[in-house]
Amino acid sequence: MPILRQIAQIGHPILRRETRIIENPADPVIQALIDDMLATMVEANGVGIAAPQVHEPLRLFIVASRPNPRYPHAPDMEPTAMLNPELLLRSEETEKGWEGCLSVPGIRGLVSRSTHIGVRYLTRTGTVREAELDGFIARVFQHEFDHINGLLFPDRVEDTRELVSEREYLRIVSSTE
Ligand code: K1U
Ligand code: ZN
Repeated sequence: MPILRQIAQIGHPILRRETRIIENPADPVIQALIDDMLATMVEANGVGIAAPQVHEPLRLFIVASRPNPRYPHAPDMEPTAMLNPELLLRSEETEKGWEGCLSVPGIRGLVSRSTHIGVRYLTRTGTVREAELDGFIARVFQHEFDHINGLLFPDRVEDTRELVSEREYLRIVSSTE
């Protein structure tokens, strides 16, 4: 049975620690951690979660996607565990978009990210995968990749005036629809 893990909040040192490569994806401890992360992400209504957010300093995250108010055309993507992920290429073209973070509750920010990326990772069964990701899925990957490198989205906001409360975010996005 998966266990819901406590999500570390901004200020906790685990979110800034160096992370370790996963040597053996088949390790039952790793498989149980992936199941716990999936359950914790679904419970928290997220589209991603990284191991440091559940207090594990490992190079592992989950990426998912579904249409949402700010990205109504975001594709549906089954939650996918990515182990030892690598960012092979990032487009010069970037786009500013709203991000949230399960570790930064109540705050949203505008973050500039590459619109197109090439990635490599191990699946939970240990298979090497390469993929090209665009748009919202590329954004979520880059957000999670930052987590395993000790970065949080407020570190990426170019102007602190582009950090807003959840209530103000809802007001802003409803006025631009
Ligand atoms: O890593 C995390 O904290 C998960 C984070 C992922 C993320 C959301 C938006 C842009 C980039 C990365 C979340 O899922 S926060 C929850 C949330 O705000 C959200 C949920 C669904 C769609 C859009 C935002
Ligand atoms: Zn986050």
